[in-house]
Amino acid sequence: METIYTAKHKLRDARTELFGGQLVAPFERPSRAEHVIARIREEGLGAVSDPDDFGMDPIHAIHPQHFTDFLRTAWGRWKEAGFEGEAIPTSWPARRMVDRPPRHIDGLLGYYALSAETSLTESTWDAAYASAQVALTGAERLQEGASAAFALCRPPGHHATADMYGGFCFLNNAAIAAQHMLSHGACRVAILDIDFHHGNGTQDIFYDRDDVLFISLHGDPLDAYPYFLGHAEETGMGAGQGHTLNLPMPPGTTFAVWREGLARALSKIAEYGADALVVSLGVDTFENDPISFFKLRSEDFLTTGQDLAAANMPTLFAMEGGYAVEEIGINAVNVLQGFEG
Ligand code: SP5
Ligand code: ZN
Repeated sequence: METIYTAKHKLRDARTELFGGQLVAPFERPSRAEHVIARIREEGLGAVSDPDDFGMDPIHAIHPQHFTDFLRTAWGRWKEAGFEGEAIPTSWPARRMVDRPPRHIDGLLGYYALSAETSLTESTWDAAYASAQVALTGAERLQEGASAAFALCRPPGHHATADMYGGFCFLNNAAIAAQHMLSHGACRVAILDIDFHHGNGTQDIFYDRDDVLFISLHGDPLDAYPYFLGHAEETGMGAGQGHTLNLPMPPGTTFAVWREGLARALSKIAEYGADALVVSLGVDTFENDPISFFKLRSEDFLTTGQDLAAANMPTLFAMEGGYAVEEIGINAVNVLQGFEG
């Protein structure tokens, strides 16, 4: 299978992440993608290609211009305001306040952020833009008739909503790729999110639509980030009613139980009759992931790939999370090798 990759991901290299009341080295770091690409090359998975540049239009099919303008200009405005550290929001439009963007960058950060762990830095925008182009190039390969492609996206995307960033995500790569396929002839796309965390951004973007089926297997939001979305009761609204399926699972969930969820997801996808499948591929379900609580082992990712292949659909894998950096290459590439059989 072809991998789409660019070294521009390294432009996302924050110094700080707010974690446990301290500023720590970010979990979402450049070495993650470097371990994955190294493993792909070692294993000879297939060609590694640079992304093409599709420009802003397919990004604006998902994210409004005011949001991308904010992401592009936030760092400059933060520096202009005289702040010394990386840009971290501290104030939000909380319950019963007003949904209106303030003028000051400190307030604007809270307006556009889901959460405070994700620092904005000088070249974050350039990396996020490149990551979206990686996903778009993968989508284009499927349009051209490839049966599968791996978009080695970094930074990840599934927490980003149309107009909010956070959870290490800025632009929703999987949503941008899915929409690109829909805009170029696909009638229905299924998005299966197997990252440990609920794909709140992807769910929110497609919640009222019937041309995208969104399914997520994840740590129960009562116990895990993003905390405020991803419950089983959320099933879509309006035309989208019945086109969202959430399968939250408790701390300690093993592969045997997780795989039953995967089977449920795949049978719903088969019923839906999609033209293509986008897999939001996080491997933070791994037993040794430092911020997650599932118990999948490295060999389970091979089985996961096999199960996904049995769905027999054109499949775009878009990289999301996974923070056990030493094992991320093995775990992610195991899914792809299992898929190829
Ligand atoms: C793409 C992706 O995987 N994003 C994950 C974002 C998680 N951000 C918040 C982390 C809060 C972690 N709390 C961990 C408790 C560890 N014992
Ligand atoms: Zn995750």
